[in-house]
Amino acid sequence: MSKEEIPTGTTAASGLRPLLIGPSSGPEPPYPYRMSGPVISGFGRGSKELGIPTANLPVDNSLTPWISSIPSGVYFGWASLLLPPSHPNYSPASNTSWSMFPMVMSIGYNPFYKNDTRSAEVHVLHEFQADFYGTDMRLLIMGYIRDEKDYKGLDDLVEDITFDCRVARQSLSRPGWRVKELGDGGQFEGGWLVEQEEEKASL
Ligand code: ADP
Ligand code: RBF
Ligand code: MG
Repeated sequence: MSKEEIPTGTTAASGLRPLLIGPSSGPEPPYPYRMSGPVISGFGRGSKELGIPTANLPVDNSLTPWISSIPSGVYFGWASLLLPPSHPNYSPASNTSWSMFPMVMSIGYNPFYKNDTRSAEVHVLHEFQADFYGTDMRLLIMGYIRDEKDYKGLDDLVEDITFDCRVARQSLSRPGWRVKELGDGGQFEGGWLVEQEEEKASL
């Protein structure tokens, strides 16, 4: 085997990781972090074909100063989307135009692909019938799952991401982590995720 053929990455460690992150009471400081912006085009690597499309957000150090110092890695939390009425999944709750979903995201350089810019990409835990490029997205980042890793192969990356999705769903299903605004007994104050632009301006 020549030097180039020796795999440098790691294998998936999904089975060895806990399914629940943080205490049942809810996120602890410095969480939650807020981030928002329009969904932009990503690296076009065909994440969608892998079954894990990621909605990319601009990384803007002036809007989210914490983003330059937050460790690179995989995070989870809630995503809110302002889908247009023409989108097949448009079905906002009665008192808001936003739709809320659990999410997992990666912030960093994707060591498996060795990016040279820091990206923020969100896999929304919901099946969409159409793309939503350009749509405004708000994120409430509730906690940290793991470090970003390099992998031996794409299968290991996908296996770990699949497990990240389970971790996010399980962790967010506890009352202390569910947002009140979903009206299902959640205790976490997540009003910012669904607040209208006008209300924000008058605050
Ligand atoms: P890109 O490289 O442009 O980010 P992807 O293959 O990662 O392309 O696909 C991302 C796009 O797929 C998002 O911008 C969004 O419009 C769409 N999409 C559909 N379903 C989802 C989902 N569950 N989570 C994130 N994005 C999704
Ligand atoms: N890329 C990496 O190089 N290493 C990772 O550990 C990694 N973890 C990810 C976890 C999640 C939840 C998501 C959504 C993406 C992750 N990525 C990671 C980014 C991934 O390489 C990118 O979305 C690709 O476009 C998938 O093909
Ligand atoms: Mg993407």
